[in-house]
Amino acid sequence: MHNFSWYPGHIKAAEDELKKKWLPLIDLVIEVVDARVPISGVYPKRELWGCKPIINVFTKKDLTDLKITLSLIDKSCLVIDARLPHQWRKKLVELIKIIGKETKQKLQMQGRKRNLRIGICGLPNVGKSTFLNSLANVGKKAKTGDKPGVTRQMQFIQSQEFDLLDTPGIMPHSLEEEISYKLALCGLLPEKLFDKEILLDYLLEKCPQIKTADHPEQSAEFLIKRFQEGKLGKTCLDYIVS
Ligand SMILES: Nc1nc2c(ncn2[C@@H]2O[C@H](COP(=O)(O)OP(=O)(O)O)[C@@H](O)[C@H]2O)c(=O)[nH]1
Ligand SMILES: [Mg+2]
Repeated sequence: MHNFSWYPGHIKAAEDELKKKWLPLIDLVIEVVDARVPISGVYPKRELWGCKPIINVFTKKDLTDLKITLSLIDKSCLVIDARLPHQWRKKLVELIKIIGKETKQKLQMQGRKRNLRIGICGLPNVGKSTFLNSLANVGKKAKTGDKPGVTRQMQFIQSQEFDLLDTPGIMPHSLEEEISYKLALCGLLPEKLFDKEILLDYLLEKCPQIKTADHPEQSAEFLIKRFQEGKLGKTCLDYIVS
């Protein structure tokens, strides 16, 4: 298998800025991962986070085969629909308070009253900004969009309990080809970089449970779109029959 390289200037700049300017200000990292790629979609360079505590949150619960996603991740992790905070917000706030307790105590001992600062990080288009808006619970603040690259500017958004940093997506310099197909099928890499026929062949070969018979004669692009919307069935791409 070949490796796939896509590391444009804006992703490199985002990673550099995150590392040098913003990570030092953050107490805790929430890494947002698409639940359809709970292994392939994790940012592999763990050293980027230094020794900050990390909470992994898996979004797009409504699009994945939940049983499979749950079988692949740690039991303590949350799998959520980022748009529906009433289903998970309370539980997550409790978890953040447990993980951030030591930092909070340190701040109090130093006489500092500020909120915990949380960086919302992860690959492009996984739902970071949507998740942040739901967690902040203060109306829509961070810009969201269905294409990678909507969040270019980093900004702290204050909620009652936390200061939340929305960040642009980051991406490894190079990916195994198969991982790049999975990320592209989830819309986490720009589709224009891929031949749609190859992507669709990969999907249908590896996930035989996906049925396209309802859409005869449709283009690969159309079918991939339907897949991304969850309309060809809920699928976790990290479970693959090969
Ligand atoms: N179906 C579904 N769509 C989601 C979920 N979370 C985010 N999205 C959508 O995914 C797209 C990317 O979201 P955005 O928050 O801009 O992602 P970001 O690039 O990581 O900040 C948007 O169209 C969101 O509405 C989710 O849990 N389920
Ligand atoms: Mg964003």
